[in-house]
Amino acid sequence: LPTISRHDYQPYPYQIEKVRLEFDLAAEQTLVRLAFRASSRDGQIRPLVLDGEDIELIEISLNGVALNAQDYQLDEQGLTLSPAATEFDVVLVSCCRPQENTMLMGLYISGQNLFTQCEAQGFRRITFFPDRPDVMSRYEVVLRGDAKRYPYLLSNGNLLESTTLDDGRTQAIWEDPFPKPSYLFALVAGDFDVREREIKKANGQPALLQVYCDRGDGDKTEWAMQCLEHSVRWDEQRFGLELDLDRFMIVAARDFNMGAMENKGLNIFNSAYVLADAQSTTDASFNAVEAVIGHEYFHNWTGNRVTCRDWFQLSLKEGLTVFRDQEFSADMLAQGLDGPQAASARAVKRIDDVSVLRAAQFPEDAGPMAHPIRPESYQEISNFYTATIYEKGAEVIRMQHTLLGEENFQAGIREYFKRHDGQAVTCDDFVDSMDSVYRQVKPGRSLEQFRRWYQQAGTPRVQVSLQHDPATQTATLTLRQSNAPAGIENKSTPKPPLHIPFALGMLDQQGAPLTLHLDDQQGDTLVLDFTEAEQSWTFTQIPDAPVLSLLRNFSAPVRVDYYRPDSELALLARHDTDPFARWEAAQLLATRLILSSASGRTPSATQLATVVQTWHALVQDPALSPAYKARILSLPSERELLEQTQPMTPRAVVQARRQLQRELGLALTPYWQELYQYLSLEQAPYSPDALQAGQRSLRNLALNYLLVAGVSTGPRLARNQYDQATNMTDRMGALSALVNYGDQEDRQDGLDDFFQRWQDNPLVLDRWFSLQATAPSTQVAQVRALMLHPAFSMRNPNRARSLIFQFCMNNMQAVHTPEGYTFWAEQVIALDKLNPEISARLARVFDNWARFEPEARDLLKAALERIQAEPGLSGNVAEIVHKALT
Ligand code: HT7
Ligand code: ZN
Repeated sequence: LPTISRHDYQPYPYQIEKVRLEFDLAAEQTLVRLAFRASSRDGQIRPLVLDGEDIELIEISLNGVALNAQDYQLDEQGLTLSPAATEFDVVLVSCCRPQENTMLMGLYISGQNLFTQCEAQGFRRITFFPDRPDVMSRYEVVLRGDAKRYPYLLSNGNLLESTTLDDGRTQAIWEDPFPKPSYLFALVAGDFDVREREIKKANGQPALLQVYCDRGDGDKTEWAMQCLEHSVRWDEQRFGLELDLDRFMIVAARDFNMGAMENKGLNIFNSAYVLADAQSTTDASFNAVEAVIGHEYFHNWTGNRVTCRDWFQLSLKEGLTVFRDQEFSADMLAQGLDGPQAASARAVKRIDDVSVLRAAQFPEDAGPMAHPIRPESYQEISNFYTATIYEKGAEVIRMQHTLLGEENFQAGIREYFKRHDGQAVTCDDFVDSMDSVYRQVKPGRSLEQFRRWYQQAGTPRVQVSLQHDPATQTATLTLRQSNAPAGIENKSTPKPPLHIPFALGMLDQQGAPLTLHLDDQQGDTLVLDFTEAEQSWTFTQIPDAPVLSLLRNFSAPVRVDYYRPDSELALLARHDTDPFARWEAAQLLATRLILSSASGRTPSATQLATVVQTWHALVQDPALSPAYKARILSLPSERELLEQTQPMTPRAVVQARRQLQRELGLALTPYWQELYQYLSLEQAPYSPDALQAGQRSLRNLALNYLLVAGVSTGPRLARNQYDQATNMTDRMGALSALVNYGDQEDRQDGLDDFFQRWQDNPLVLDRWFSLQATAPSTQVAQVRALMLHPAFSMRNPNRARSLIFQFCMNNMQAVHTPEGYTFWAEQVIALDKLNPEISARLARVFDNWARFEPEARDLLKAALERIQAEPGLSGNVAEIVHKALT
């Protein structure tokens, strides 16, 4: 595959203002008629290049004259016409085969229904067109299909008419008033349950919200509808952005490559992010539904009204929209709270988001696929829907929010829409808008240096040192930043310092917060503008050596290196007023112990005692909310820990983590029991709200500690909880405790019972597969056996993810074996034949093979070479494997 470079961008030479599309829909073969007028942008006559992939051209005319094969060039990539004027009409008829489409890009079938997925380059699998985001057109769409099979015919925008044709088929005509790029086109045809709600927009106009799902699932869409309404309200209130359509539709599909898709007015979702009810859905999934519904809805402005000029700008819409969905979820959690309680509620969301960043994006930045949030080149754009573009992209927006503050950030957003509504623009355009406000409110400063965050890959390191002078009562803080070359970055190109907003606070030696005094600034938390390779700040009025609370609220996506004794971390874990930094201190304390035992050193008695005493204090702290307590008492995830070992030693990390879990389970048994009993008293009717969800997660945590420690009452508690559960969080919590830490009999009984209860619910069945995939007792042979289960299918991405991905990503003991690596390579190859995008994601699981311990490294390299040697490998997987082996 050729490499596409950001600097090679050229505007498309033609404007296509209006598009008319007609579909004769059928699963085996769908006919597509496309008509548009093209007009040259610069008055020159140039070839008209249309993308087209895996579709058949049936006829084509230019200005009403039918063309013959010698009048155009047709190849695997598309169609090129040679017009004789600067303005002309094109009409073409083509066909595609939804039933054969296993890639789930373009027009495909899920269940009996037809769906499209066009981002990033799926429209070219539907018809011949300039399939690039900077060609924006208004669409009129005519859909015709069998009335029984496709009673609902949906597309973007407004429904103009719906009729029955003479041949008995149904016809629907849709018009989208907003110009859009082809990647936002969508159609859906099928039979559904529909939930509707009429709302009033802030401007007083009514709007119709609709949620479509498979027949029989309609009772599971109330939460999605609520989330959609909350999203509309939140965007009105916090960003001043209104719904610009009379109708907004969400449709759930069982087969979907990603989470969801923001097609204008017709969002298509993976059903996992729509369907929810207490019996079948965990609290975490309720939150995920809220986040994804918010995310797609918020794209209507950040992505659709203002879109990307080219795919290098992907983070323009994704980073900004992730930031917006994170803030939405945080605001929902903090609703009705104020002061420290609101801060703690928001911190729970921040903790979860940072954990995702560290588990997924930090490794990416340290591997062969490392790239800046605005990449310089790619071979296959679908490989760049990454944690860097999304999660680090959101951090880069968040830093701008931190630098400007909420009010000025919103002024920057208003400026962005004032300048660019209806356009396809770049990340620079976004920063320009923010910068115009920043320069006004911070005279003499600009975001010029900040732009480097868009250019540099890699996770910067910040080294911290502190000097306290009792004589002058000053504390001088020195920060040094570095960002080593990452991925394919040229080792000899210097990486100049970044503009890092570095938030910090200080405590005294007893844990009381200090007010910071720095020049004319004063406060509990100050945000330093850290812009040089090395920079110092001197704080005054500090009589005794302070305890530093660093990178509060994770104010920048960096790693902090600061040596300090465990006792200081323990103090912070108990007393820091910044809930994020407090959690961080506890995590670091546990991390140190786990990593030292993973590397073969026996932790000292004092080291262990410090962790146990800290957990002891936290478990009893009445001021902590249940959700926050559950986070701070959990150990860092295996993936976050593994990322910090060098070379990476997965099996040792898993064992060391488990050892500490056991120690904490044993040392604090009475407290876990008491907590468990106390939390079992609550019997309010189920709600996914923060308080209840926090209580459930804390109770499940206590249960896990009891089981892992082998406390004799543990299995009985888990069995009872499983049997009596009225919601999936409790049932799943109990079952996973039994499956992960129980005996063989409990494990099997639980799994059998769960299967009997839930075999007809695909989303719950996914959990049944995942649970087994990740259980410590599961080996490759069991996974192979599960693949033969009648309910398993490689063609359904959710099912493939639940078993194969879960095993390869989250069963470190079993996958890091010769058989495990062979299994992984085989599955990459097998999946590639069906769905290259999904396969490329599986291929990425070990793209960082070179960082593993030597034995694993050799085996993984051989496995990658085996994949690379596979004939007919897709471009998607080839790019990943090539980069990994280079
Ligand atoms: N913007 C959407 C991206 C997406 C996608 C990309 C490639 C292949 C399939 C896909 N489905 C959805 C999702 C989002 O970020 O909102
Ligand atoms: Zn998105």
